[in-house]
Amino acid sequence: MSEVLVKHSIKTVARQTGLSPHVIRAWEKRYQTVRPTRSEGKQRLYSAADIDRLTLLRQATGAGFSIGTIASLPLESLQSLLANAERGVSSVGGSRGMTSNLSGGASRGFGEVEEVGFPKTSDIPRFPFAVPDPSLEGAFGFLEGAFEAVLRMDSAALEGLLERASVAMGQMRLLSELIIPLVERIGDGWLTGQVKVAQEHVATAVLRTFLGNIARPIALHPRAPVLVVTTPSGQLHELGAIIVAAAATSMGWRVVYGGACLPAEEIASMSIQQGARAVGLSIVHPTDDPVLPQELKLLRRLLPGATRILVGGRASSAYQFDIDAIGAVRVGSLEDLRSQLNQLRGEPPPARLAVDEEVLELKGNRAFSAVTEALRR
Ligand code: B12
Repeated sequence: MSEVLVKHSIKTVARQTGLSPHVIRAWEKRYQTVRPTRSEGKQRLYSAADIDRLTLLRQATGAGFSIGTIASLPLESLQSLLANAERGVSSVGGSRGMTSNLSGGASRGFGEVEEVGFPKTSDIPRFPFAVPDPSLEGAFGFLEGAFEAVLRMDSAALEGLLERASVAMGQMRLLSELIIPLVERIGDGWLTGQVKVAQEHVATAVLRTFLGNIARPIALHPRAPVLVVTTPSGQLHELGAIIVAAAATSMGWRVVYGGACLPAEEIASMSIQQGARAVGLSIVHPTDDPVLPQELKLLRRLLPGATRILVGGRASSAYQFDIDAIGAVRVGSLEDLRSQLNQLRGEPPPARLAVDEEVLELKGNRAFSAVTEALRR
């Protein structure tokens, strides 16, 4: 097959351009940036020229040009725009107000950029204000604005934008169309070097507080079903769990949030005390933790049979065998979570069984760990 006919999947394009699949699809839908063909299975297929174009668009948006302004420019104009940008000349009125801190590909030319470590103050993009480009109303505009705020490490702007988006979009859309894509984009940016550790930390801190507020139970029905949400031992990534906590609260569940890295004994005792109908566990990284299957097994043994275990997160598929072995359910998306929770809502809550008391009492007697230790074997 000749070189020009080779087609690439969206995954490959994402890897090569540094854009997330979400952004590639959103730009395509909104601005017709490229027109991929489709495979027989309806998967998008991109040409090498598409990849070149998307790479230039990523570099130009990274340099501060708004995608709405440059999306339809021919390849040559994009190239000269970037060349001018490198020399400090802007030919697209008003849309460029920053220096870039990108470290990938040709964007290297936009200023003195370090490949790793903290960005220098002079490299942090400066935008006049944090509102999204007015030409980009809706979720995608918010996403662009939020990502820009992350690059600038502007917590106040990010917070303000999330609040405005929450009003404009409603909580469930906010989670699935803004926050999840934003986290995905931060992760992708991190991988390509566009997002530095400090920028990710600022974003995580803001998201944590913001989502924590959504997850605060306000005006819940006194008999609202209880969902314990946490990450099991060894799972440090917390945002997936916090997103689930916020989503379940929006669905009328009383969420008891256990933070990250809880041992099975703690999750069980918390769930029993709270009469939890289900436990939601987020598993994000790594995919090969040898201890995690034991933790899942132990948790199942300590929980009342009627308490369901729901497992999600990007690494959860790696533990499918262990999830199946304990009769837990792997949940992929927030939509799946909604249907699982709706189904569970109709079921009777777990009885406060003698075994619960036994477990709690044992914990009080400090024999709990000895018993659970024995159960582990
Ligand atoms: C923030 C972040 C960090 C922060 C975490 C801070 C914190 N307190 O949480 C810090 C800086 C500490 C960090 C550290 C590391 N990280 Co990190 N991190 C991220 C980032 C940007 C977000 C993580 C997150 O919480 N995601 C969770 C949710 C939002 O995403 P999700 O798993 O796809 O979940 C979806 C669904 O599955 C569902 N869901 C999630 N959980 C649950 C649970 C239930 C019950 C349900 C129903 C649904 C559900 O919700 C989401 C909606 O679609 C991701 C990027 C990304 N795309 O996730 C990288 C990422 C997870 N990190 C990664 C890596 C490599 C690391 C480090 C190893 C880096 C290093 N060299 O030190 C360390 C590992 C630390 C450790 N020992 O685990 C990689 C993992 C790659 C892999 N193949 O596994 C990622 C994917 C980045 C990347 N693109 O490479 N990280």
